[in-house]
Amino acid sequence: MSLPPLTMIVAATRANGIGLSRTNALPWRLPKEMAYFARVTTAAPEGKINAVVMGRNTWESIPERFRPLKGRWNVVLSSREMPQLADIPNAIHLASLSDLVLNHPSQPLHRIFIIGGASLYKSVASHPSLNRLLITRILSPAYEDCDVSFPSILDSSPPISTEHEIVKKNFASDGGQAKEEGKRWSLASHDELQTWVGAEVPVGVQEEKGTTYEFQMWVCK
Ligand code: FOL
Repeated sequence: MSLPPLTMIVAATRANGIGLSRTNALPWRLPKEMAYFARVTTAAPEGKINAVVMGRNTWESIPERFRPLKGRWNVVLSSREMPQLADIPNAIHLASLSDLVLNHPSQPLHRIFIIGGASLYKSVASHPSLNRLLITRILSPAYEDCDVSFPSILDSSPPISTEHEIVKKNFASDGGQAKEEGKRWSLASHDELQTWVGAEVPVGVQEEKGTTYEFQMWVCK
């Protein structure tokens, strides 16, 4: 039994800022952007469920009233014990992503979303099954106080869609032989994003409470 491919979802500034370590929180509050996150990570065909995979800090950053994220299988990765997760329905604690194959949600799995934070994004960045990145690019303000970052998977992605490829060099250990693999990321069209999400997604630069951002999907071939 193999797993579906992995999709990362993140909201990040142009400088890849995603959070504030002091408060373990997002630097912004964008209700419509958060609604997009909830909609995209929840959407699954009848009878199936998506997994939202997160690290311990991210689990702890979610307000208690929203935990576990409803309608999704909540997978919390941590090397620590997390006894508080044992009694929560639709939530599971695992030591590593590879343990996912040994465990099952209440319904068959549809998609797997990696929802952060920085340390999990970093460890999944070179995973061979990672083939999609849903990034909400926060354009302004710069949120320069961010001190938690998304790894530079895409280098610098342009704010507005221009087809643009990035070669990512992976060094994977293969039978003791270092093997080099090129991963080409390209910005999908807005139509492709909507088709994948299965719903309309606002196009172009969005504005909420003085913050501007854009929804993007990057795919890896
Ligand atoms: N990806 C994107 N695009 N935006 C994000 O804000 C985001 N946040 C995380 C991961 N990927 C993201 C991690 N942080 C909730 C809170 C923090 C969080 C993720 C989710 C949360 O409470 N979500 C509720 C919705 C709450 C609401 O409607 O205000 C949920 O049901 O998903």
